[in-house]
Amino acid sequence: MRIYKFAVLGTGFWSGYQLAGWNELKNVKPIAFYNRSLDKAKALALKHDVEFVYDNVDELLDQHAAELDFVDIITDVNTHAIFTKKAAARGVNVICQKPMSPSWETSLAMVETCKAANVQFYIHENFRFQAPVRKLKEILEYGIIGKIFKANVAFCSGFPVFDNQPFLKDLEQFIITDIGSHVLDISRFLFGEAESLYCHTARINPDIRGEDVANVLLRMKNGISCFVEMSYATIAEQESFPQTLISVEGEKGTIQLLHNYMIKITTRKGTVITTADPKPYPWMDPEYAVVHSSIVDCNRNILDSIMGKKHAETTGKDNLETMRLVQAAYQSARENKVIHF
Ligand code: 89Y
Repeated sequence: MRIYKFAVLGTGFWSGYQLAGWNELKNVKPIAFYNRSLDKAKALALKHDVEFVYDNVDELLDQHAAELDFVDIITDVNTHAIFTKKAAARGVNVICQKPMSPSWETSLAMVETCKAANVQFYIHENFRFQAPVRKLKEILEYGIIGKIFKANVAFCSGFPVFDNQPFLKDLEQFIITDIGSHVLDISRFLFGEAESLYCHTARINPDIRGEDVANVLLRMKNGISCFVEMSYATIAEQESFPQTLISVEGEKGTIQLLHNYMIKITTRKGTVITTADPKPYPWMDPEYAVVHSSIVDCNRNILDSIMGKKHAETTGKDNLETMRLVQAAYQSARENKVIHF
């Protein structure tokens, strides 16, 4: 069995889960870690039996590019483009965490740089791989609720997100890049591409720099009106973090993805209930269960593409369309106008 070798760039909060996700796939192995503070890289390297650690990305790539099948970039958003360019220049395939970059122009340049260097470029966009979202898509494709005219995709939470990821507090653009990149991607996955978009934002938490509420109304090319809401200022009777709750209305019925992965299908004949629990893994943090579980499926999809077995869903080129929506949402909120694509 061929073992695919990779390097991890960035060994912070998320990389432990990302690595655990890779460990579930038997034909892949990390061989080198980079982190700007070497101690963190060393600690994670010990856990994963990785020999080489660096606090300089160029050094890592110069030493190992020839044996690497890909790099997995798990650093903060501002370094994504720089590290992508460095890997592409050495002919190494790139997987990069969402959001791809802070601007549309930079994201486009990343895709073009990888294309010109003839390396594969993927975004680790995992929300669309969540078990309940996949199940919802499958049910929609059966056509039980007929032609869809309206949808609501909601990630509204009061979870103390800054405890685990304090850097999110300092982002000038917070919730639409952090969560919007996921839920706008889910909207594309379920309902296709958008024709126009209008967005309102607000900052409720006075201790953060960016917006923590955003309401985005999309008109999809197929006519569906899709309301995408996100908030980290929501105090709800039942906390939904980290689930995305979805409601889809069609001419023959409604499908709802509710708390605890429950799916309700209502037609004029009545309501049927089913569930779509995420596959459990021992390393998952129960507070992030559905997200952590989807890391494995997202990684598998990307690895299959690197192995030449099938096309990946979340290529850089595909994710550019999600980035287009993210940046259009900011523009719409700033200028208080509808953005037409
Ligand atoms: O960074 C975010 C993500 O990708 O999923 C949830 C999260 O950890 C906090 O919003």
